[in-house]
Amino acid sequence: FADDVEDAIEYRQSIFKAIKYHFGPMAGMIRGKIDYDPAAFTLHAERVAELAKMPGDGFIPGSDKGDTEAKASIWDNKGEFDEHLAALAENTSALLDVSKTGDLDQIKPAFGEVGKTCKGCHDEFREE
Ligand code: ASC
Repeated sequence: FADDVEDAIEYRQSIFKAIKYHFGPMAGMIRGKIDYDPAAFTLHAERVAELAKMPGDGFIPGSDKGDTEAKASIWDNKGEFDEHLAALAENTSALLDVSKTGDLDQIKPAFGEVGKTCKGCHDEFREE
């Protein structure tokens, strides 16, 4: 494969990995497996909100080939895929805003929306 395709795949996989790194501790706090720490939660929410803007750059033409779980249908339905990414950016930004209240009753539903957005896109566009 062309180097730029390999680089694009590695780039977006790294971004998703970083998102997961910050998503996990928030999930732990939401589920009560980790003590809720408002400042730590907001830092993770900040990171995810920034990272959520980034993976789209790595889905360049031709990067459906290679060591990747990305379904080829992404490139046949690019508009729809981009809408999922836009929803992720919006929902993570909303989570960041609400995280600053320190009110778990408000944070939980906002976090739930982010999780649903992750899952919705995975169900459609990621190989099992
Ligand atoms: C995770 C993870 C995902 C999302 C998703 C949320 O921790 O690896 O892909 O959460 O399961 O619904």
